[in-house]
Amino acid sequence: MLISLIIDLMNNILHETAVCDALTTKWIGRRYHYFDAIGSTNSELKKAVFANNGDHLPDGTLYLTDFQSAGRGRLDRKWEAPKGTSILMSILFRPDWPVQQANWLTMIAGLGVAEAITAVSSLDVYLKWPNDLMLSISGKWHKIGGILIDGDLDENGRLRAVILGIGINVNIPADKLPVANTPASSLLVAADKPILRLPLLISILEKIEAYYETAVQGKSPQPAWNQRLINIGKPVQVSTGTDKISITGIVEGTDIWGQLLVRDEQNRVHTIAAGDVTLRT
Ligand code: BT5
Repeated sequence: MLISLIIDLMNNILHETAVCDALTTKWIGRRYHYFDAIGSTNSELKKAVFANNGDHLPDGTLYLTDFQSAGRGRLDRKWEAPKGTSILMSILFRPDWPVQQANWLTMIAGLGVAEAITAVSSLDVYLKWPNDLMLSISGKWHKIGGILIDGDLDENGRLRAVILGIGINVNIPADKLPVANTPASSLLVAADKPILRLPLLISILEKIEAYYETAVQGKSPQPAWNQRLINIGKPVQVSTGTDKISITGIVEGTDIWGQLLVRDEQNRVHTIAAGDVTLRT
């Protein structure tokens, strides 16, 4: 009893020694920094990458925290999570890809996280374009995580660095979930039991590393990602990122760069690079 309690406790601790001892990856997370609290892992890793040209930071550098006071979503929206309940992390990649290919990292993260959650909990995780991790609870879609990428381009418009941010609501109790447009939930609520964060983290890193290595060899993660998207074939309303134009139609699929293809009522197909999707019923 006491021993299993200690093992459970250890599995929930994400500091340097615990994670480094458990890592099974070749290079992701081998440079690992744990922060008890931080502003935002994406912002801090970005700052570190830009300091001294960031050359000191290798591919796969991982920042992870138990609390963010300024956690970010896209368009500077907030990402909120009570202390010690989530996986909140950022990973550095230096892919030398054209800028449109940055979305491959969103796909890789979505697939890796979804597969890892199923491996440790049997929950079926789906993806909502462009960056949401979703679970169906009592027949209704809930957001249990999100992905944020920050990129830095070189003089030729290629990606010098990409910071891949991932937030997952692991053990947030129902009464501590943030109130959001897309209802939020957590693995704890969906599985009705706490999920150990350390094995989940290790599995995510393993899967992301494997998908990334395949992508670097030229195999696109887009077909597998497309299959997990809950938007395909559904009527949607999309509000595009910057100009806030609203498009209503049926999602036909995504292109190789992960842009959403929506056929409107006039039968025109719109290719949407960034935006927010509302599923219509
Ligand atoms: C995202 O943005 O979903 C990307 C979230 C990425 C967070 C990670 S945590 C580690 C790393 N460091 C950071 O600072 N960020 C990354 P977006 O699609 O724009 O969704 C943001 C919206 O989700 C907010 O406006 C809220 O409505 C909602 N939201 C905030 N916190 C949430 C949570 N814990 N669970 C579900 N929804 C949430």
